[in-house]
Amino acid sequence: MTIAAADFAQRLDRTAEDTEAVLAKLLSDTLLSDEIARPKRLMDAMRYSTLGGGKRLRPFLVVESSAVFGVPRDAALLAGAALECIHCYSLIHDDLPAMDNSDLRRGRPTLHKKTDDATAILAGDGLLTLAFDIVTRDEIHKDPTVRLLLTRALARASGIGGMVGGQMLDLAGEGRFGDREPVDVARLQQMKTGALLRYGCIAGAILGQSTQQQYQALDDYGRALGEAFQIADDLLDVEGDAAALGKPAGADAALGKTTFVTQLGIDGAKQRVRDLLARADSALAIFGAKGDVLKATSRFVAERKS
Ligand code: GRG
Repeated sequence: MTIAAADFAQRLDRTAEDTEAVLAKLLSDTLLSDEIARPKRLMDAMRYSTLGGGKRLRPFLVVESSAVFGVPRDAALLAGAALECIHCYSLIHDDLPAMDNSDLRRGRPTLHKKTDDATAILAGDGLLTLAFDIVTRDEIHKDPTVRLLLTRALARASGIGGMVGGQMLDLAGEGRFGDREPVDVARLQQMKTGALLRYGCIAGAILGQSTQQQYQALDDYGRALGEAFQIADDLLDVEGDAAALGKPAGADAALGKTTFVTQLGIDGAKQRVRDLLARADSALAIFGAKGDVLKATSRFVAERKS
C-alpha cells in the first residue's frame, strides 16, 4: 500500500512539531548536572539556528526507521533531535565566510550575519557537543550497549570519514588549497550529505536491536535515499526557485562545482534518481507494509522543492 500525499505531509509536520518541542527543551536555559552556566549569547545563537525552521527530515528518518521496530517514539525523537543538532551545526559552519560565505539560510540571515563569526563558530561547537550528550542519555535506551552503538555511529557519520571529511573534499575540489583536486562526486556526497541521512535510517535499526539483515536493508535504503537527496539538491540548484529554497539558486554553478548534474546532465540526473528510488523500494521489501512510510519518504526527498 502507498501512503497518500496528505497523510505523509501530516506525518512529517507532526514529527517536525514534536522535534521542535524536544529541541526547545534541550536548548532551554535550565542547567544540567555538571554544567556551570549557559551563557545567554550562546544559547540565543543556538536557538536562532536550530528552532523555527527546516524540514526536519533527519529526525523524521530516525522516527520512521524506529517505528518499523516499535521503538518508543520519545526515544526516537530524542535521537532525532541529536541528529538535527549535528545538521544545524554543519549549516552554521558551512555558511561562515571561511566556508561557503552565505548570507541567507532557511529564509533568514545566517547566524554569523545576525551575530558575528565567533558566536557562530561557538554555537556550532555547542550543538555538536550537545548531540553527543543527548545520545548517551538513559532515556534513549535502557541498554548502554545500544547507546554506545548509536553514539559511535553518529561520530562516524558526522566526522572524518563522513560529513567533515566530505566537506574537506568539497573545498579541495573547489580549488581552495591550490589547484582544483579531482572530485569523485558520488563519494564526496556520500560523505558530506549522505552520511547523516543514512544515519537517520540505521538509527532505527540500532535502537530497535534489529537483525543483521534488517540493519543491512536500512543501510541500503539510507544510501540510496542519501544519493537521491543530493541529486535533487543539485537539480534544485539548476532548476529551483530561490523563494522556495530560502537561499539563492545557482550557487554551485557560480563556484564552478562538479555536481551530479554537471556529470550526468539534467536528464541523466533525473534517470539516476528514478533508479535510486527503485533501489530504495527493493531494500525495504523485507519490511512489507511497515516500510511504506519510508518508501514515501524517499519519494518526498527526490521530489522536494526546497
Ligand atoms: C561545515 C563540518 C561542516 C560541514 C558542512 C552538510 C554540509 C557540510 C554542509 C551543508 C551545505 C549544504 C547546503 C549542502 C546541500 C545539502 C543540504 C545539507 C541541504 C540542507 O539540508 P535540508 O534540505 O535543510 O534538509 P533543512 O533546512 O530543511 O534542514
